[in-house]
Amino acid sequence: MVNVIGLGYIGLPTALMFATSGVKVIGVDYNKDLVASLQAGKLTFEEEGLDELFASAVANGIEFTTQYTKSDTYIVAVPTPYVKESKKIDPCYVVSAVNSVLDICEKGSIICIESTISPGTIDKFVRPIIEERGFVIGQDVHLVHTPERIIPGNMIYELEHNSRTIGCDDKEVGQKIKELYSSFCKADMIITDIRSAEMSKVVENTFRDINIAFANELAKICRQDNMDVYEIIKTANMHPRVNILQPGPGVGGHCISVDPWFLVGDYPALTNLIWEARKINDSMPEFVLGRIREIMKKHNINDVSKVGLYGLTYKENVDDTRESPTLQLLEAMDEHLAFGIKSYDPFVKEPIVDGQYGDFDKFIDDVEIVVLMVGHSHIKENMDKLQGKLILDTRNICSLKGTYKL
Ligand code: SAJ
Repeated sequence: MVNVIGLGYIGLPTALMFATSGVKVIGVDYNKDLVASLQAGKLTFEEEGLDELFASAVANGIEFTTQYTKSDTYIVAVPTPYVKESKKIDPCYVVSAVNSVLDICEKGSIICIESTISPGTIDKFVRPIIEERGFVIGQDVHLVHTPERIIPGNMIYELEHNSRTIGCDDKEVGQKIKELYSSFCKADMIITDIRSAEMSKVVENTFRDINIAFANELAKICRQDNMDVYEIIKTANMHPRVNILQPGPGVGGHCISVDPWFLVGDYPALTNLIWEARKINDSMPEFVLGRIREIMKKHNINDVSKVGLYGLTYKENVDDTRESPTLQLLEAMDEHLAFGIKSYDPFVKEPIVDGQYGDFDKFIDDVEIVVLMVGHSHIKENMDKLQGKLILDTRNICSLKGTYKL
């Protein structure tokens, strides 16, 4: 039996995959409302294919509760909030979950941390609390780190097809966890030590951040001399050893925009490239603001309320607004005392910012400039409704005549 602790973006789909594959699963979360909603058959976030997976996990007897239950394996998938000032994660939820497991676990149980943690977190924060409570790691309880790798928007596919890293002290325990995950994961799984697993996870996201920063820097260079950055990247990528990602309005989400800071925080003297990449990506909302200003000036539009931002989430077809470039752009506008801009997102139904619309057609009617911040399928299907508007396309998704690019 498996306890999956933390039923958010990672824990829930993982728990459902285990249950669907025939593993007995108890999903645990301290949030009573979330548990009540799952018990009532209601999902708490949108994700392609999640409804079907949920139905089959429920049919297979998955249970949701706020109580930790005795189990062979405890999979911890709780949030690891990022503290901006110190550039470090706050491991409080991981520590608290491990403490709760220790309250009930039997000898030989395995505690598997899935949450993304900065390199060294297990040594610094998890081992000490286990030892302080009198448990001998490797005898009374085993520790494993299995960092998640799934991408929002394609999670269910990636749970099955992405390879995994299993960090452990004891290879036999690693092998047991590998067998457990192979109930649904069909890809390779590498067994390594815990510190390497922590590090490789952060390195993966940092690599992507640097690649996107390169694309964003190219976008700025190309803007200066009026070259088409998309055409240039497409052409360069035809080289068999070049694979540049796409420029955009900034890097959001709780992973790529956060994890590189763990390295900067721990190795300040050795992380110039990583730091510079973060700065470039963080500068993109201001760059978009500059483009909006240019367009307003060119078309003699002085009133910011004639500008509408399409998309509040951090990327396409998800409902997550954490570290969203659009929210950063709105913050930058507030700092410049430019209030009144409008916004709309089909995935964000509850208003989270001033000037947010609930109706797409009305939103479009009320603005003269539409800034495409996120490339949701919804806007791709409704592009014709933007005919006649001034468009700033930060995602290279619009081919209407006269569209301005990044
Ligand atoms: N973005 C660009 N240009 C691109 C690709 C992305 O500007 O070419 C932007 C997106 O719009 C978004 C941000 O970057 O704002 C991050 O989006 P993403 O799709 O690159 O990644 P995430 O944060 O949704 O998921 C990442 C994934 N990591 C890698 O691909 C290395 C995923 O596999 C991880 O599981 C996830 O982080 C995580 O939880 O760590």
